[in-house]
Amino acid sequence: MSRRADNAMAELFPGEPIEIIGPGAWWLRGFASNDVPALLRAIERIAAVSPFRNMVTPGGFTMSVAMTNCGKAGWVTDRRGYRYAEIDPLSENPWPAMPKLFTDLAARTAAVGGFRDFVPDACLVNRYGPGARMSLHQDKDERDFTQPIVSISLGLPATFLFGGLKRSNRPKRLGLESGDVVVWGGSARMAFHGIDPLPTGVDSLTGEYRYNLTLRKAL
Ligand code: MD3
Ligand code: FE
Repeated sequence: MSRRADNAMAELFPGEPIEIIGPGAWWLRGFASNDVPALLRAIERIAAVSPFRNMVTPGGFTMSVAMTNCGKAGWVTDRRGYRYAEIDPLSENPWPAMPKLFTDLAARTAAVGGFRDFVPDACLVNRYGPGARMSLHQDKDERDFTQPIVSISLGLPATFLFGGLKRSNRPKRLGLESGDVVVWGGSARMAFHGIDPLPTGVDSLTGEYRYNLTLRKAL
C-alpha cells in the first residue's frame, strides 16, 4: 500500500495517535491501554491450561522468552523445527480458545492498515523476564504472507528492533509500552525484527515481566 493510502486510512480514525513506522507498519500507541487488565487476566487463564515454557530451537538453544499459545493453532519449536501445531505438545490437548477480546482488538486495529477481514487463528503469547530477548528474525511459518500480524505489548516496556528485508539492514529502535498495538502488513510483513534484552524493572500489573500477544492467521 502506498504511503498516501496509509495516511488516508489513518485519517479515518481521528483522535487516535497512529504513527507509520515504515511502509506497512502502523504503531497505535496506547490503543489497548484500557484493556490491559482484562488481557492479563485472559493470559492467566490461558497459562492455567497451556503453561508458559521455554522451547528449544532446531539448533538446540533454549529460548529466553517463555511462550504459550491460544487459538486453533500455536507456534512451536523443538529440535525438529519451527511450525504451527493444533495440539499443545506439553498439555497434549488443543490450545485454549482465542478470547473474543483478542479477536476484536485484532480486527479493529488491522482495519487501520486497510486489512478489513482479519480473523486470526493463532495467538502466540510471549513472556519476557529480566534479560530475555529475541534476536533478529523473520516470521515465515505462516501460509499467507498477505495477511497482517497484530502485536500487543503488555507490562514492562521493551526496545523493539525493526529492520529491513535483509538481516544486514540496520534496524530502527522503538520503545514499545504497555497497551501499544502494532499492525505489520504489506512490505513490513517480511521485515527482520527482534527485541533487545529486557531491562530489570517493575510494572504495577506484571511485576518483572513483559508480555506480547502476536495475533496471526497461520493456517
Ligand atoms: C514485524 N515477537 O513472536 S512482536 C515473534 O515482542 C516476535 O514478542 C516480538 O517477533 C515480541 O515472532 C515482536 C512484533 C512483531 C511481530 C511480527 C512481525 C513484529 C513484526 C512480523 C514482521 C515484521
Ligand atoms: Fe517475530
